Amino acid sequence: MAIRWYPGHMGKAQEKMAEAIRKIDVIIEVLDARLPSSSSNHQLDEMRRNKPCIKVLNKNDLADPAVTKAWIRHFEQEEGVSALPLSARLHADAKQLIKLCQKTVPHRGRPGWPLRVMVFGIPNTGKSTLINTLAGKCMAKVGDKPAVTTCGQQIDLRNGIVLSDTPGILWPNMDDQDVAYRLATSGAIGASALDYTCVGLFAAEYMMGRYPELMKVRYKLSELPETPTDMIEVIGRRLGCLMAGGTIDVHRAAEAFLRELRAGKLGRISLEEPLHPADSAAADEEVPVLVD
Ligand SMILES: Nc1nc2c(ncn2[C@@H]2O[C@H](COP(=O)(O)OP(=O)(O)O)[C@@H](O)[C@H]2O)c(=O)[nH]1
Ligand SMILES: [Mg+2]
Repeated sequence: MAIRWYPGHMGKAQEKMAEAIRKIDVIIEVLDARLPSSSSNHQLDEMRRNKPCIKVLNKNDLADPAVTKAWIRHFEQEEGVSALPLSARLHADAKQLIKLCQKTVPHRGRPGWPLRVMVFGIPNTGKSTLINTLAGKCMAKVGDKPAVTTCGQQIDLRNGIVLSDTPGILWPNMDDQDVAYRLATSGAIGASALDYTCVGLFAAEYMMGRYPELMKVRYKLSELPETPTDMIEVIGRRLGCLMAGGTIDVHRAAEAFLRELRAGKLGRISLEEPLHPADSAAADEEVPVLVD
């Protein structure tokens, strides 16, 4: 099944994005740490030119730490890009991000010469959550469904930084079906745009190949079944997704599995790794973190 999302008014949106980028000193692109490539928007990379960009790998609490390290290395090879894993709800993590902004543009952040930042990202990566945490109060709308926050004001963070209260909402690149399925697995695409059974089967196949032990532990299995279809049936039985007569309700089972996976019930998982082998090889080295 094909998952597609056709955006409208692409040209106009691009113009607005270019204008927003011109007015800021640092771009913060919020990615989902479980799928940093699929949740990115390559147009932003093209449009940013030499403007510094911090790629925030959010929902770090849900992602596989070793894979996240490999992604950080991967992104930091890019000129003008730094990358930071974080959980947008945590104030300590937001503080690290503020320090990284200040380090990135040291010549700004004085009275009359503020350091201007804006948050960009595709729906559901945690932009509003991050803005709220940075601002220290509830300003942007947070929800499970992709939402548009519109207001257009600057929030003075009182540390030399001014932050736009409106995130730049980008479109995911949905041409690649694997990207679309990963986005659907993560929950980035709204329920109406997808078929739970297909996405559940995709996720089951991926998890059986990449994290078989997590699947065995969660569903109390000594061996995994042969196929993703069998796997969803086993999960359905475990979670009690039954129809009248005792047959498995595959649709409900797939939905329940995805809910568990997204909530981190199986453990911390990543849905993709950087392609370049050197990135993975370097993964066991320590990623430098900013300290107070
Ligand atoms: N586990 C986890 N969930 C997060 C994190 N940040 C945001 N979320 C959740 O992700 C969903 C989307 O967040 P939201 O801020 O509305 O995303 P936006 O569409 O990019 O503005 C919400 O349910 C948030 O609670 C995080 O660091 N970890
Ligand atoms: Mg939002």
